[in-house]
Amino acid sequence: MSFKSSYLQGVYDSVCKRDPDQPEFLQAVHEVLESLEPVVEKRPDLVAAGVIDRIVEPERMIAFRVSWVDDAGKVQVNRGYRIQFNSAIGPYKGGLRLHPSVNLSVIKFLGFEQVFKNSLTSLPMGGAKGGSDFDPKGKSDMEIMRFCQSFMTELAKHIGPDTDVPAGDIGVGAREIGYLFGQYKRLHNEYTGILTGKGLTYGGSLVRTQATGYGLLYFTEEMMRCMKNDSVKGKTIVVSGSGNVAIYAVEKAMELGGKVVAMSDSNGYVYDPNGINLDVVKEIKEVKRGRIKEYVEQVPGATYTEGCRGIWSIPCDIALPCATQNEINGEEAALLVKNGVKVVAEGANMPSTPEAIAVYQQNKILYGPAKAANAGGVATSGLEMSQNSMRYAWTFEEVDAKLKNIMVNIFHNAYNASKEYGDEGNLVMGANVAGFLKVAEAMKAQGVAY
Ligand code: NDP
Ligand code: 2IT
Repeated sequence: MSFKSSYLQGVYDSVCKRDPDQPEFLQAVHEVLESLEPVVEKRPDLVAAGVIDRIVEPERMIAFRVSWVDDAGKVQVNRGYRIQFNSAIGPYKGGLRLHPSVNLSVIKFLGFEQVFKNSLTSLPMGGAKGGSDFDPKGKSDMEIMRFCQSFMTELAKHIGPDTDVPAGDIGVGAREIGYLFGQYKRLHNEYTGILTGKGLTYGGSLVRTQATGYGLLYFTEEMMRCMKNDSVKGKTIVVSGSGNVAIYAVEKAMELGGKVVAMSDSNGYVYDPNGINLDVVKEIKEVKRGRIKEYVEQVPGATYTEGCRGIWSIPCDIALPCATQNEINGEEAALLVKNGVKVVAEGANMPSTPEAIAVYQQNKILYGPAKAANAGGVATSGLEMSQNSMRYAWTFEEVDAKLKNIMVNIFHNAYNASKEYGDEGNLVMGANVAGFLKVAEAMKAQGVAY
């Protein structure tokens, strides 16, 4: 039995029985349930209301065929998903992921974590996630457009500005959001904030592009300041990935005086002992949609190594995983520790395996878990929704200040919850408990037949 509480063990066993073939979902549920041990003792009222039994099951799961025609005139078929996990504290909210690895388990783990993350932002958003096993790599703009239009033709039936508001995630950026928004508007003849991450000319918010990466660094800086009286300044930093989250994490890390020496994509990583030249990375990734190995053709002194996981062998003070789930395992975490890492903060969702998290905790590494540390993206999506409702746009400085304030508050709420629930400084437990309590109170108040 892995839980002290037989009640939590029973909840976990029933999830395993229902979905034995969903390893990522079970991993995410296991972590949250472990954190809820002290809550079960302190809050029998929430147990009696069946909140924990209910919170592990999505309110609604939608799966659908997405057929589209490629440039050669051939019909292609993918599977689309939208998992509307929990709407206790607001309309469903969460990104869309386009990647060949997408399946029900991946979307359910992401939707489940989104419930707690969105709660932590303090904004009124429920949790959801969607996506498809469509692979955007190597597709033409017209193929991306036809896929997005077909995907939205079905998705549009299930979403709405007060019902469910999707956004980007892996493989979904400004281009895809534009095509999705255009199709929704065509179908509904309605100009509403149906998606976030929109372009600035049609309802997008300033800072949304930068928000997850910037937010990650605001969180990291506050965590280091409060828990170690230290800062990002002067630190050597490794950032995995080179997509939206990674690029703006690097930008803010450098602004704060850190030196980022490595970035990656799914093929391999570049090491630049002089500090990454972010303009070169932006040109390769944001403009040309190229591969990270092209970096070494332009920057003397940098090296490229095939295979992305080797990035964790580079000595650093701060590791910021910003690519994908389970990208750091127990051995890789041990290697980071051996090489002197002091801080790990997660831009990606669930990038550390349970074994890796145990290594951080045993070695007293400052560890900012994803739900808290990467909540800046969805928080700024929440701010985009507010601006759309007001038919108004805040300045960059206004949105950035709100984002920073939200990230600082998330750190303190998670820290305070860890203290109140008996394991001060354990931000995994603190974030899970703080995120859970708000949703749980709302579910209890709204009754069971829900
Ligand atoms: P992007 O598509 O912009 O970039 C993804 C990056 O991660 C790419 O460099 C990609 O490499 C790499 N990557 C993706 N899958 C894998 C894999 N299986 N193995 C190794 N590398 C991989 O996505 P984002 O930057 O938006 O997302 C990155 C992470 O951040 C995800 O975990 C996402 O869920 C999370 N996140 C995103 C938010 C957002 O607002 N966008 C908000 C909060 C979290 P390649 O190009 O080779 O595929
Ligand atoms: O994982 C995430 O929080 C996101 N991909 C952002 C979701 C959003 O609705 O902005």
